Amino acid sequence: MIELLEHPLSPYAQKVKIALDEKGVAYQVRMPEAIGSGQMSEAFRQANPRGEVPVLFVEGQAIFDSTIILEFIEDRFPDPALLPAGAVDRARVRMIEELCDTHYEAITWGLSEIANFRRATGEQAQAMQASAAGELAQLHAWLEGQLGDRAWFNGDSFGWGDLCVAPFVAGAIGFGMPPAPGPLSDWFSRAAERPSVAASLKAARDSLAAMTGVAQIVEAGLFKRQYRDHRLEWMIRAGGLSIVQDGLARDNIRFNSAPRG
Ligand SMILES: N[C@@H](CCC(=O)N[C@@H](CS)C(=O)NCC(=O)O)C(=O)O
Repeated sequence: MIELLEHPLSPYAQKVKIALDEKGVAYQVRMPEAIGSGQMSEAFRQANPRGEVPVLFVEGQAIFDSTIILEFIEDRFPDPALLPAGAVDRARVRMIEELCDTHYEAITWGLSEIANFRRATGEQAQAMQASAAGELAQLHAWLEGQLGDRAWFNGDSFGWGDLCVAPFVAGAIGFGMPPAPGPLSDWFSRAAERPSVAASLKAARDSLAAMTGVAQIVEAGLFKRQYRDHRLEWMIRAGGLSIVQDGLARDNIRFNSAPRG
């Protein structure tokens, strides 16, 4: 049985669950006991030196990083194919995935740092949220251009290109920043009707509803959020340099360290 270490709110884990569901692959999900360097178990660190979800366990092998996991799933369970047939289309959807994983996620992650973890309040929060709204509008326009006249980002049918966008757009909708009415919002409505997408969005909603006191947990230094690469860049770009400095001073943010032997 395939096991997936995940968190329902992780868009990266959602990508993997949608892919497994689309292919009809049975799997079990589990959440790590703790994410964040202070409390991370040795087993989690060994499975993924970055201490991130998702991690897929199969035949004694831990596979981390959602893109690598998706590639494994496509290799191991080729039917139905989630990548488009043509090489150019494959490159196209992989580029969409790359921008969503790095650029889009940085923004929704930043919004979560403000809304859920209360890293910024008052004028600073408002300015950062306005910056996020502006960037999301730009990204949505770019995604709409990528969609063009297609029914799906993947082409004629739902696939890799779609499952790599849906979790992020759902995140923006959750923060009250949906795509403007038009082709992208119509596409999202269609995507959200698919059982695979609907199941992962429902799990995320349930998890959010059950989430209480996370700001206090961070405040108490019990959960160190990972401020890495594109996320750190967004924080600084959007006016949150003081948040990074504060997090370092209070020791409630973390960076990735080199994998240990
Ligand atoms: N590139 C990785 C990113 C995974 C990632 O960033 N996961 C987040 C959850 S959305 C995480 O586990 N973060 C750990 C933390 O914040 O401490 C992937 O595609 O799987």
